[in-house]
Amino acid sequence: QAIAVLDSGVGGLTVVKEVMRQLPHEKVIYFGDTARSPYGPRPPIEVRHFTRQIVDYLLQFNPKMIVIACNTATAVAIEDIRARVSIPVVGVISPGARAAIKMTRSGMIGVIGTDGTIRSQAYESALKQISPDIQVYSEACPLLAPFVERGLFSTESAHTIVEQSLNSLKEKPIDCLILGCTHYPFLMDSISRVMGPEVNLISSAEETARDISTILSQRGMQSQSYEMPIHQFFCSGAPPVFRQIAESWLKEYIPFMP
Ligand code: DGN
Repeated sequence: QAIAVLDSGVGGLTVVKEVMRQLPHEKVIYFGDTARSPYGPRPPIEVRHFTRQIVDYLLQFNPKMIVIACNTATAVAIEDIRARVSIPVVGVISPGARAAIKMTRSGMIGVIGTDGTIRSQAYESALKQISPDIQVYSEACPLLAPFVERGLFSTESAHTIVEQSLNSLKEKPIDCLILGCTHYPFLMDSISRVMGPEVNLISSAEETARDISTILSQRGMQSQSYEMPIHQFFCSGAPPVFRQIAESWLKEYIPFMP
């Protein structure tokens, strides 16, 4: 049985990469809703509806777990999905929040994400639930995910957009910055160049993969096969760009894609 992973587009591939690194024997079935990306500006009811549709699609593969590898969808739809399915549903917000609390020394944490994620205040709630005194500085960066979606993450113009997007957060006294959108690890180099070495970047991808691993082992659901799994990838939009991004991002883990 596979781990089913979904996102509005290519962002969830950052979580998939960590799953492949940490859990090389687990099969992944991925769905990127590239035709309807970005989710960030959409109203919560629409994001919930899209998430349900994708989960229904993925359930036909009889997965053992659903991973909502999209912060925007996690923020508004995870409870809804948990109520609808009987397998574990993992989101990306609590793992990132927990990691930031572990990492921070000053108690001042920055969060960047889509409009939808920042508006939902899901990170503030998750962080303050663990540690009520934490100070959170949030900034919506709506331009970043669409850039990544077009495969333009290592370009100078991407760096310029990152600089502009982080302009006001740079002045804040934070020691940790949560990359609260699964698209942002594609821009990790630019983000760390802009924020400087004293700000630790927290990728929800790594933390989520650790959560997945913990849940699988607690429930005895790990893959028992020692063969390399054959992963499956689907997207709702035109395949070529998705395929090119997936191939280059995951090339260490999958030598070729079917
Ligand atoms: N990757 C998604 C997230 O983590 O919020 C959303 C990107 C988008 O749809 N703008």
